Order: sequence, then C-alpha cells, then structure tokens
Amino acid sequence: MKRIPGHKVLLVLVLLLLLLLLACGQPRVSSRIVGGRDARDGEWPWQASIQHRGAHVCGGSLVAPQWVLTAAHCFPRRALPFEYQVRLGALRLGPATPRSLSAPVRRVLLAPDYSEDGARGDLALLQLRRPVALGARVQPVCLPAPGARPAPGTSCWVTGWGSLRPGVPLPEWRPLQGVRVPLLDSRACDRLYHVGADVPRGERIVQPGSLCAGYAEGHKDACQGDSGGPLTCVQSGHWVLVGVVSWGKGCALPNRPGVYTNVAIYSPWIQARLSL
Ligand code: 4AZ
Repeated sequence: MKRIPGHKVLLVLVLLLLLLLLACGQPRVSSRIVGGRDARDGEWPWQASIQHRGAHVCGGSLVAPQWVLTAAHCFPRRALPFEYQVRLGALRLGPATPRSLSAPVRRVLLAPDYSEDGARGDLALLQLRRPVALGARVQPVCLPAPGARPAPGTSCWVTGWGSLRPGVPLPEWRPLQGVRVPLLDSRACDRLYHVGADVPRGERIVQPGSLCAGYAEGHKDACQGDSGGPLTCVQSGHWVLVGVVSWGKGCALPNRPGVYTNVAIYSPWIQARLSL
C-alpha cells in the first residue's frame, strides 16, 4: 500500500476543521406556533428573539456571527437601533440564563423594496454591535443560493415563541415551539387565499416575492410573535433559511397558510450587506 505523506493528512484535517468552523445550518444536538411541539435545547441554534426595551417583539435568525435576519414590519416608524436587543441561545424567554446571550443592535437595514403594508420586501437585516461567540446553542443557519426554488411540498419547520392561538401568548415557562409545514409556491398560495375571499381572481393577495407553508385544512401554522422568525428546510444535509415569517390571515385557518418572505430572492442583497 502506498503511504500518504504526513503533510497531506494534516492539510486534509485542517480543511475539515475549517469546514466545521465555517459550517451553517448544522445543530450540534442530534410554537406558538399553533399545533407544534417543544424544541430541545440547541435544536434550532439560529433562532433569535428580537426584543424592544426588553420585551419580545419578533423572531429572527442568525445568518452570520454579526448578522440577524428578521422581518421589516417588526420595526415600525423608524424605532431606534439602540432600543433593540437580540437574544440568542435561549430555549425559554423567561429571565435570562447564563446559557443565553443578549446582543445590542448597531444598525437596522430594511429590504430596498419594503412597502409599509408589508406585502413586499418584508425583510430586515440587523447588524449586531459585535460578532457573537458561536457555541452549541448559537450557530448560523445557511442562506439559500440566489433564486433557488425549493420544490412545493418540501417539508420544512417554522419555529418561534409566538402565540399558541390568536390572543393566547406562549407562557414564559414554555420552551421554543416548532411545527412541520409543507411549502407552497406563491401562486398556489394565492389561489387558496382567494377561496371565500371577495377579491377578483386577477388581483394577487399573495405577492410573487413570497412563499407559503401550511395545509389547506389549517391546524398548523405560525402566529402572532413568530413574525421575523425562520422557516427552515433540510437541503443536502444542511438547514437552509427558505422563508421569514411575514403575515397570514389569522393563524392555522383553513385555506389561509402562513405567508413568508422568499429569502432566495433577497440572497444577493443579503450577501452584499454581509460582506460590506
Ligand atoms: C403576526 O401577527 C402573524 N399565521 C404572524 C404569522 C401569521 C399570522 C400573524 C401566520 O405576527
């Protein structure tokens, strides 16, 4: 057998280590969300809670050590960046634990095509004051390739500390919730939204920059307080941030699946901001 030179083995090991360090979308442990289940510690290590003066207002996702992606509508009327904190590594939103961290926000960047009614560009990038330390409970999620189009029916998860049903907030002692929901493209979703709605067929309710996830029969969905949070799907063994919770008619109603900003459409904008 031929011997492999020692320096080549070393090179391969260093490359593997680098890959591990640069990895995204890989939890190290092997909602409300309506109709979901409790998360385990470290199961969704990119999940963030966006807090305004100490109160949870929205979910978010860590996409790089200094950047969190969330929804633009979480930032009404130019509230000031220093009023916000991002909580990471938490399983419950009660009193802070030594295992979670709170990061101050330096800048809030809204998607260039954001319309205040939230129908378009409902995406915001938060630059943290400093990069956070990654660990077992804090890891970034992968961003989709620009323009990637995941197949309708792909099984994904939406996670958050939002309400269990409209008007029923998640109790402080309950852990993060997650629920499995299949993807729907924006056209199929728009057709569902026209069922029983007094809107002409030709008039879009769900805009092309969105996608949906859920069931025609309802029962499983994101709800108030989940906004800005992640819709993630496994692609080639990595968790990819396919959507950001944007809106919906009620929660878990028939023919009214949750509507998400389609992250792949904004990947070029996100990548450009991250490398500035
Ligand atoms: C909200 O108000 C909200 N069912 C978020 C998601 C959905 C509905 C409402 C989707 O933040």
